[in-house]
Amino acid sequence: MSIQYKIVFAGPVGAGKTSAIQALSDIEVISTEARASDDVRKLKPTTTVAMDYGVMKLGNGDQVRLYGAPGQKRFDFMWDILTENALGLVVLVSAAAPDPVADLRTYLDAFRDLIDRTAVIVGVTHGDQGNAAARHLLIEEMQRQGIPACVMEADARSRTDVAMLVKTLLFSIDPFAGNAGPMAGSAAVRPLA
Ligand SMILES: Nc1nc2c(ncn2[C@@H]2O[C@H](COP(=O)(O)OP(=O)(O)OP(=O)(O)O)[C@@H](O)[C@H]2O)c(=O)[nH]1
Ligand SMILES: [Mg+2]
Repeated sequence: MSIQYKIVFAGPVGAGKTSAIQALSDIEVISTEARASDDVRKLKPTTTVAMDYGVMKLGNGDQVRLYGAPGQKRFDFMWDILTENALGLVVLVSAAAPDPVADLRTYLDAFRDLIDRTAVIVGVTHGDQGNAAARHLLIEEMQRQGIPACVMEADARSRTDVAMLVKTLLFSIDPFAGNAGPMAGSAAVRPLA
């Protein structure tokens, strides 16, 4: 029987949640992009207003359902809906943002229930355009908050980079994810503490 893992992508506007799901998905992505309001339009022309949905297929038939949350706080009612039954969280933070650490704090606070129940990984995007020290600062913030998690650089447009993020998160949830052995998916079928 194949296992379905549900993973949520969260983070600020422009961090790359929609791009990451587009890069990763093996099905056509369902997106809810709309013309951005003035403040967001300075960053990019459209923004996610409800969710992105894609599916990453693992070699053994297991699937990772990928849900992208809207970055804007005014759509935060979607955050609780999307995190229901999720097994893990990817927080994307842009190294090119004015204060990546403050951005990380905002989304750790907002998704703290899910983080405490499951697992989180931090992807640092826009490394080519941003503060070279961002990853180090974000690692320090995770340590300050007492959250054990990987902080990895990832270009959200790169399937290789984002697949590495998701696989690292999956293995922290279930060391047998993607395997066909007898223990495969054991954490996914058990409710996580
Ligand atoms: N240069 C560079 N561009 C990136 C990188 N990651 C993502 N991008 C670009 O940054 C933009 C990110 O936009 P989206 O993927 O829509 O961002 P989002 O997080 O979904 O934003 P909202 O839905 O508005 O919250 C896109 O234009 C990507 O091509 C990166 O590592 N480097
Ligand atoms: Mg988006």
